Amino acid sequence: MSQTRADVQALFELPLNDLIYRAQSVHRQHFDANAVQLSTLLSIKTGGCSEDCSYCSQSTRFDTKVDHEPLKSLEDVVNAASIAKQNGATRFCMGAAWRGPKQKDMARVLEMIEAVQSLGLETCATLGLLQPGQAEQLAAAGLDYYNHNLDTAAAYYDNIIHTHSYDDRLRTLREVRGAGIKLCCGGIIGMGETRAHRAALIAELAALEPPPESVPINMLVRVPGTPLAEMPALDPIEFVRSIAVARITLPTAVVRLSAGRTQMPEPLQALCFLAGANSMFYGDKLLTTPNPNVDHDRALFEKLGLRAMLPGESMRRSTATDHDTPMQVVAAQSHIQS
Ligand code: SAM
Ligand code: DTB
Ligand code: SF4
Repeated sequence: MSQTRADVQALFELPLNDLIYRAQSVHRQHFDANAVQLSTLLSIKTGGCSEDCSYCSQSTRFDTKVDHEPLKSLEDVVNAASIAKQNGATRFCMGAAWRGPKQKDMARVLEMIEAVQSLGLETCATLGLLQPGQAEQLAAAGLDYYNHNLDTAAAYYDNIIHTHSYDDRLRTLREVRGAGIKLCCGGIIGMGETRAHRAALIAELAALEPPPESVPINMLVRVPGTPLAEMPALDPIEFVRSIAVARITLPTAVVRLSAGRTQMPEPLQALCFLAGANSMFYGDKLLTTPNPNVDHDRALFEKLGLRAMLPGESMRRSTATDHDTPMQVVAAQSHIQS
């Protein structure tokens, strides 16, 4: 049974220690608490988008510093995916600044998916709204995940996007599910929404049937030239709470600490992992904005004792559970290592 917005908001109101304890407990029931899934992003078509998403650097409607770049060649995409694999990513996500893919572009996108899959990487694409039949084409090419976000609560959506509706987004999510592709669907925190809106977004994600396998939680990147450029920074603890609430409400989903990590000091990222984030974008760039560099992330993992999740590893139940005492956790882990 899905949780109501009020149930989800009650989680937000918990004392932070209690919230994190619950999130860790749920996390350990479903996952190895120290494994993090690594996805690398590539913008395969950049800028010049017709849509008016207020946060986005790639809309033609806003004066941002992003250069337009047409659809990349297959060779460029394969080179980028090979580097991502060498660096340790298990999933490669191809993003395009489109309202949705035109049929004339589909052939090359399908070749990209096939080529990336044949490198032994999981494939993900985020191409905007899908027309009937397009999800089936993506599935036939071997696409593992489709990313399409609700972005914010239905009640706040009209403050952010006017060129396509919440229902348009829900229709695309149904197309993806109908074609048997796994769903990556989340949102952005820090766009001026209230806590009630954040709770509603998470409740709406959890009410999708079935809920998404992967839930990206983005912190707004305030891109100069966009309508949200001057948005006041969100309190970082509210972001940590959002991760913890997503972890509890979507217990079997991989929760991805997504955009905004360059603005987050290491202790804040560590708190996000403690709150149940178990995926992140890995590689020096997101789509048009920077991400921490790979060496920096490797050092962070070393410091926190985190490891990269293996390909296809998603629902591994740890030998530790929320009922274990801290000493049982240590004993279980030394057993794993020996
Ligand atoms: N055009 C496609 C679409 O809109 O679905 C794919 C690319 S779009 C950039 C993918 C997602 O990136 C958006 O739904 C949004 O959640 C996230 N995103 C884009 N710009 C962002 C920003 N400045 N800060 C945080 N998240 C952002
Ligand atoms: C998602 O939820 N976050 C990623 C991915 N899906 C495609 C994109 C983040 C983009 C951040 C702004 C940029 O680099 O342009
Ligand atoms: Fe940006 Fe995607 Fe919206 Fe286009 S549809 S403006 S690329 S978020």
